[in-house]
Amino acid sequence: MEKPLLYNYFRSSTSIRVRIGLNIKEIDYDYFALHLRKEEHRSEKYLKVNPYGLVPTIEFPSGIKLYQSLAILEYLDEIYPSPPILPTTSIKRAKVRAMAHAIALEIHPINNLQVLNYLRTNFSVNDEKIKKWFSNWVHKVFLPFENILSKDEEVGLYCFGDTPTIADICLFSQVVNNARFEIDMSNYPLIKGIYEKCMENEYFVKALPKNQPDAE
Ligand SMILES: N[C@@H](CCC(=O)N[C@@H](CS)C(=O)NCC(=O)O)C(=O)O
Repeated sequence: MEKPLLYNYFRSSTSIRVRIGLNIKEIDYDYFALHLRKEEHRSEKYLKVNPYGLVPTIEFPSGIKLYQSLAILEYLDEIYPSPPILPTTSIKRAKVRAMAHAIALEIHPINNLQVLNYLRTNFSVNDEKIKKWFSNWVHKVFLPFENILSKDEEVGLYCFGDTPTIADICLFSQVVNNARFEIDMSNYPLIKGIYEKCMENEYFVKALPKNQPDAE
């Protein structure tokens, strides 16, 4: 079977998400690196692949291209249901999606490279203040996330039960990204525990930035 092609960048947390999903589903794929700091994702050629000029994009041998990491993960889960990365009942799926969305919709969009670059260029924000900005939006979500983990009966070895879901995929990728911005994680023992559990899982480890062909 021909492999899908993943347009991505080693450091990008949304790319990490999709790499983990592909690894969990044991889907072999070809790796197409786009260097975000060199603006390769803004090239005319890539904009024909993904008009938003963001990574990741996955292109299947049929020619179908998908973007938006969570849409890709859910598609993979529907097409390759085993092992599942979403629970089987609607209410459980909604709970897991809520955890994933807290990271993917409340933190990531305002801490994305294009936002940080906009702050740098248009408002002369320096690196120290960028770190403050980044950490503010992380803590706004991580504090309640930690609190939910401490109370929710469904929490197991992972965010929801004993197998990884899209909630762990998003949380893990965010924690990996946090390290570059030196985020203080001392208030988050449960989040750290889940991150460490993921670090015991080869599918997560294989998706880490340092294990990618374009790693610097
Ligand atoms: N919601 C999108 C976000 C995609 C996204 O913003 N990706 C980042 C990398 S993590 C990117 O391409 N950034 C380039 C930029 O900001 O210029 C997803 O989940 O796929």
